[in-house]
Amino acid sequence: MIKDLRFLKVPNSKGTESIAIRAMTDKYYMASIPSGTSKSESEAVDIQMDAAENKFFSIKDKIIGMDENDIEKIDDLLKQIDGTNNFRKIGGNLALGISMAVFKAASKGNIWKLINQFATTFPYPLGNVIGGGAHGGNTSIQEFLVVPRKARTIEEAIQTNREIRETVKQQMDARGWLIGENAEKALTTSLDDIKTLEILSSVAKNYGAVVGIDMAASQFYFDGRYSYNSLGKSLNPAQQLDFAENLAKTYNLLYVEDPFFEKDFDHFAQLTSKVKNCMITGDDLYSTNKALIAKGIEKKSTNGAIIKPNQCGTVTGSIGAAMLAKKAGFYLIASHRSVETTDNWISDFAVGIGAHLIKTGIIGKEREAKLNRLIEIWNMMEKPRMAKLV
Ligand code: 2PG
Ligand code: MG
Repeated sequence: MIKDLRFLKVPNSKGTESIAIRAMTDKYYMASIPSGTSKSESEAVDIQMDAAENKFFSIKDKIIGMDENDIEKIDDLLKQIDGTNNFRKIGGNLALGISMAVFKAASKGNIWKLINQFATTFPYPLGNVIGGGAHGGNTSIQEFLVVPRKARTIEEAIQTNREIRETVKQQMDARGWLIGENAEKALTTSLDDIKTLEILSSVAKNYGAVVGIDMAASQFYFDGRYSYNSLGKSLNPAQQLDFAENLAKTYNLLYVEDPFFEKDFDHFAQLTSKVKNCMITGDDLYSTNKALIAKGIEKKSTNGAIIKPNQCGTVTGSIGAAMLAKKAGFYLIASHRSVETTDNWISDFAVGIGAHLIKTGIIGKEREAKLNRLIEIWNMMEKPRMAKLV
């Protein structure tokens, strides 16, 4: 039984505060909630700390006394109290805080086991090496990522990503191309989008790793055109399609996330049909929303879906979204947000849903907490193995 529920504030990677909820059953379980910088229109709405605290006091008595194992009932109650389709009244951040704290309590701290106690495969860490866009940096493309696909264990995979980041850092520094770090501690560079991809692919190759990108294209789409400032060009959607296809083929990209703005299901579908052996993935496109994922399945927009519980607002809703995408044969990518806390539930969640990849960044204490948890879970399993990729 849930005996107590508390609202707390914890520091986050941005230097501000995030919501944390502590549920008491047999002991205390706390969950803290991240937030995004490049958010979509369809994702659950975050509300301010003071407003969330006020809402919390009107909700907590309805949940105290309930059985923590009735997770779906509790998530439904949160939706019913809110009454909107995107948690704009009580806040997606508050809703997920309550939902996740209860889920942690129900699982006694091993969320992955409650989602799937028979899980055996492990997501590859999709490491953000160089960044730009809304996260800070010179490129329009938001994330230049690596997948250490030769790694046979999660430890080896995590270490490979760290080594790649360090090598890229040294090479860029030696040539005067390094600026600093952004919101996710990805490196920032004076290079343009293409030169950035070139340097990352050449380093990745030496480590048996492959490259991916999160274009987060909604962020640089204005009046029907995609503007690449550092490349000095602006593309219409047909040209953006050629550009993305060309990048995927030239650099053998394993992964392309959000290559078009978040409403353009049709151009996504065209890219998916043109590029093989690549995970074309919807993040803002789907916003961890079942109806949007169903639309993408019907239109064959992508073959991959990002699942971010805070875009959805409840744990059971996020699992439902993941299972819908999985049933359609999509690759699953569980993801952190750019503004993170040291909570590590996303790692459990990723293993539980059988994700192929997990975006958690490479360095920084908020990112390392999740990577460390992956190593811990790996060592809890009898015969873990890395997921099968394209
Ligand atoms: C993304 C995420 C995480 P944000 O776009 O995939 O890297 O960024 O949390 O800012 O939406
Ligand atoms: Mg994204």
